[in-house]
Amino acid sequence: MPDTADLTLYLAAPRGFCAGVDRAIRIVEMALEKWGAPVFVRHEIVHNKFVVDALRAKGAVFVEELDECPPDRPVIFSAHGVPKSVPEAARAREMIYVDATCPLVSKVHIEAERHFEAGLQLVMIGHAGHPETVGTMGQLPPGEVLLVETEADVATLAPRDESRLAFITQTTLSVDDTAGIVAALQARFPAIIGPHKEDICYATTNRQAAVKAMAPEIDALLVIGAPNSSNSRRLVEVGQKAGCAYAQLVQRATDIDWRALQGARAIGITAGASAPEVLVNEVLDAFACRYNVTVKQVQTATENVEFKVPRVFREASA
Ligand code: 10D
Ligand code: SF4
Repeated sequence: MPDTADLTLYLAAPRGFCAGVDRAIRIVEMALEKWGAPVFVRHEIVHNKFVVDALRAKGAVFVEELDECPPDRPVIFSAHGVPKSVPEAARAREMIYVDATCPLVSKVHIEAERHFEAGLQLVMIGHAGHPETVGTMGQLPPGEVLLVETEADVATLAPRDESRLAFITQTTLSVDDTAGIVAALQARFPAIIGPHKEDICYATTNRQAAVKAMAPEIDALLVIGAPNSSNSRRLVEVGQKAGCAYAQLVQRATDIDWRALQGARAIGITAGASAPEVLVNEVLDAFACRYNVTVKQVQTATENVEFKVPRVFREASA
């Protein structure tokens, strides 16, 4: 029997696609237009199965490593960034490649290099094995970047010279957890140099702020996003820490555990930076089929960031 109880859905804004994701998807689409299929993409262009499947249907082929690509087809590097060795290998094989790394991730790469050139050793706050962390650490020679994932890791760091250190971060971390790690770094290494402007990006920050703002109003939170999406998973944690007893990641409407939501009268909905709005609408429709829904938008910021695609496509469309 459908439950026709009243339900308020609090819809976070901003949510969903950020400028870096939008640009990366456009790059794959434009590459397919320019060179035809197949176009190879190293790693999921963004961490979302729906996006990847849609591009695959248009002729994109997703691989994990460059040596899985034939040398005579174009290859695109995902929005998360790649170690320096990857474009080097592509050049050595004389491949056409397009780097879809988000400009805000590239900014961190440049920061790392600048500190290295100034003779500083780097501490990176990030998640081990995540492609962005692998890519950023891979901007410098092995051993030049020390990884910390938690405040506890700070105590065991063994830098070359405690007075010659700088830190950088992954762009999609929890704003609050990172502040704790930074404080621990500064307490142990008072001379450590930080970024001029926060490495955690505007999109990550804004999506977390919107979840915090809606948390007092809601009984449960659904975050639309993929299990391998760092920024989406952080939104679930932010919801939990802000007091949501039930905060769950769902890839799409079919993942919703309706039983777990029974009794809830106010539910928050948001979407990670790689989750398309069509999936948000699918989730809203699924609620509308089961409840008498009122939707309230919780808007904590407006975003107007847009990134240009690489010149190779701008020239083509000029
Ligand atoms: O896992 P993640 O949050 O880093 O990536 P996702 O593809 O889900 O979202 C876009 C974020 C990027 C490309 C890293 F900045
Ligand atoms: Fe760029 Fe931030 Fe989006 Fe990552 S989450 S792609 S850093 S805008």
